[in-house]
Amino acid sequence: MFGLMDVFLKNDPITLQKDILDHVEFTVAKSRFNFDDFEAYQALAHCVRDRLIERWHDTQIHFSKKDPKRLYFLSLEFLMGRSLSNSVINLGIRDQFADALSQLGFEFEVLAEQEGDACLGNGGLARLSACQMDSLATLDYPAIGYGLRYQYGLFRQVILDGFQHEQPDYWLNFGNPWEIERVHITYTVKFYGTVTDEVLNGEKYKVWVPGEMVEAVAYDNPIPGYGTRNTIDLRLWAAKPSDQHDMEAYNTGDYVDAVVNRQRAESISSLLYPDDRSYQGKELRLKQQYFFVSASVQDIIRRFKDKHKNFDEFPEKVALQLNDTHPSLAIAEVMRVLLDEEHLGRKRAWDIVCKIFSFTTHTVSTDALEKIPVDLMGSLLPRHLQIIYDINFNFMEELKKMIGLDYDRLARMSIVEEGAVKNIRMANMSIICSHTVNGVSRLHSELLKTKLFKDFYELWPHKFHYKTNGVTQRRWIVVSNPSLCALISKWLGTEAWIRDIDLLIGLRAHVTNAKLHQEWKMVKKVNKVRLAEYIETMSGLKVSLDAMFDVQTKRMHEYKRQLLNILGIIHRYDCIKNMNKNDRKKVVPRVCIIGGKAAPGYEMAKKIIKLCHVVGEKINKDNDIGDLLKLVFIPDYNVSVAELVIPGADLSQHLSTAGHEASGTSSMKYLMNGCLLLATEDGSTIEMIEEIGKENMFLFGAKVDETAALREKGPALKVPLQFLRVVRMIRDGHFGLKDYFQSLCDKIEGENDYFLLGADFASYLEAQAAADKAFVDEERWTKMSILSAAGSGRFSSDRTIQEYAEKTWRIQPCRCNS
Ligand code: 26Q
Repeated sequence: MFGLMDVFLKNDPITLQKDILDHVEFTVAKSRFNFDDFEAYQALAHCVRDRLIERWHDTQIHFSKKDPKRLYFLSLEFLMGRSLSNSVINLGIRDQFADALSQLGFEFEVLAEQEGDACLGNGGLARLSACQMDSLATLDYPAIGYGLRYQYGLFRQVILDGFQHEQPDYWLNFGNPWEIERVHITYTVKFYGTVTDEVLNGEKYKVWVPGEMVEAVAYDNPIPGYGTRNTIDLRLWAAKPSDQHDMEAYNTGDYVDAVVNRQRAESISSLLYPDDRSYQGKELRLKQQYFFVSASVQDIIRRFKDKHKNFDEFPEKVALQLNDTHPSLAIAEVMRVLLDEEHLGRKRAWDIVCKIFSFTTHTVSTDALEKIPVDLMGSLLPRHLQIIYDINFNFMEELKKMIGLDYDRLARMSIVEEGAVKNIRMANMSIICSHTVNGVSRLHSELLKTKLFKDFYELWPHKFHYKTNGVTQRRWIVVSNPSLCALISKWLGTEAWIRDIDLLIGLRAHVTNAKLHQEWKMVKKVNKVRLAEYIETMSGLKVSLDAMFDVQTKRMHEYKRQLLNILGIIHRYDCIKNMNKNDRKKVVPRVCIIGGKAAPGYEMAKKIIKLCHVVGEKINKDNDIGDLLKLVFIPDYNVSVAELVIPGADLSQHLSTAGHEASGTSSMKYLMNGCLLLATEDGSTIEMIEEIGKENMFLFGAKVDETAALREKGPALKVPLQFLRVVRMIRDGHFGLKDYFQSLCDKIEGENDYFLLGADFASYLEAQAAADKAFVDEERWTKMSILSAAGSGRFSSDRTIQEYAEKTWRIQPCRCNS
């Protein structure tokens, strides 16, 4: 008889070599005596995939046997990046694989570089989902992620002559070993059509007769936990034409048109929309949202019904997490299924809905809240529009009883926005129907309560909470910074911090130890070398390792104020140009690095990218400046580029105008890597101050309660002369393209300066000067760097997930030990 242990795939070097070669021969179909790096990567990936599937299977069987309450994490975006290194590290078999490969004449790191990124998301929200999946698996929570399997991920950014161009990311071109296609797990998703009334057993029911049907096919992506056998599922849906699609057309003999029409179905999951609010109200986007919601809800209900005869226990077994409003149609969909298909009756259906949904918002401004035109909703999802109207009618009636006939407030809180175009307010629906509304940092939550959702907070204060975001130390230290990982484990005397981040604080005990300082600096040096090499291959620019590597990487957005950074660089350049030889000796050399994508339709963000290039061109070519200042733009910033850039940074900038960044998560990654922060008191930075102390950061700028008064001052607002001078330089064509940059300058001068660049400029320069001063005192800098990493524990997604599990989802770990 076999015991369970006997059927595990073995991980000794001989077995691994054999398995890799077998995959070379039978999966990649190459000769085992002749294969290149990419083919070796493919074989290796399949070998890892086998081991993932084994654990994934055991986990699913275990969950199914225990039938715990499960978390269903609904998100339209997951920014997973590469999987190979992360998987072997989480499986605990990285070194074994590296050994086996070296005996075959390959280097693990070289093969890992062959993998392309899975960019199924835009930025913060999407990478947060990926970090949270890693934490859910590691902490043994019975969770499933649901999303869309886009054929085209986020566009690739190509820079031509300093301008951003977008190219399609057809990421599945070379196959994807990390997914398992489930041809038998499919659901039909309906669109358009009409709703009729029917009578069944004397009861009246609504019947939705669809006008179009599309199949959703499941693709499972195993997500392994670290230090556990648990491997959870990220299930992504792909659209395929339904066999019932256009039967009519076939019957009428319109064969060619019918086949062409079938192709159209696949377009639903074809592309990820770039984060640009102007895309709101597009039919294809709404179709995507409903497509993935409907397939997921069918899957969830099928799983529940496999074990339960009726819906009594549904809320004790199911928690549905809405990652922003993008999946919020799930509310109307669950209601529809319970009413029209399960015939539960309105009261019971509504009771269930109110108990299962939780909603997290990632937005700070009312303008950015998602709205769907009623006409569009009514045509694509006629039954859902009825249901939403019904929910809203009942809510309005209840509300009138509670607050009286305050029509302004009723109008503000209604799900339906009246006006020239009637809209469905997805956030209002999400708040009304969820038991919990979470913000992503403490400050964000305060803004939700006092501004964005004030009316709702006053009605239901108990619903409003926050779970400060976090990032996974597995990806952001262990995978991306192996030298730092080894150093931390050595000084803490344990690797346990990889699962228990609170242990990081133990580094504080050694903060003055000269030996640690020496090793710490060495690690930073190694990572700076790696980054410098990347910069050189990419741009041909040689940068000095003695310079401070000063980095700002994030999506390009006016509120994130990359422009403030560039204006600061111009000011620095101008100062150096006007210095005598002696003063120049005191200048702290800097390599300024900026990276990030602009949404394709976001003119101003694209201008900022071009400005960065022209300024960089001028400075980098100026022999008079030499190594004192360099400005590099890193193109196509994505997860794998971040893994390279973050460990090599000395200083990172987080410059959002206070009150505009809901949380910010890149700062957490930099902090964990011992990079000092130059930041405004915004989003999660405020909580970082408490963890590492303001003396270890470079803070500047107006605070959130000061911005309104500054804006009100309008033309009376004093801006420093240096600010006017640098803007003037751009206006006068000092960097070329005089006309092109006028509109950009107009936006930051006088009353138009909504994001307060002028108001914050003096304080920004002071913070920069403080950073320079600290950097020349190597011992002080290293101490600050160690304290940054030591104090970063609170910003692990393990902490975030544990809080969600205990306070919001009320789920328990379910560890699979077999
Ligand atoms: C909406 C409609 C149509 C098309 C696209 C979108 C869309 C897509 C993505 C709207 C917003 C997003 C992404 C938002 C986002 O990433 N927000 C960030 O979330 C992070 C995680 O909570 C926070 O740290 C950041 O502060 C927040 O900006």
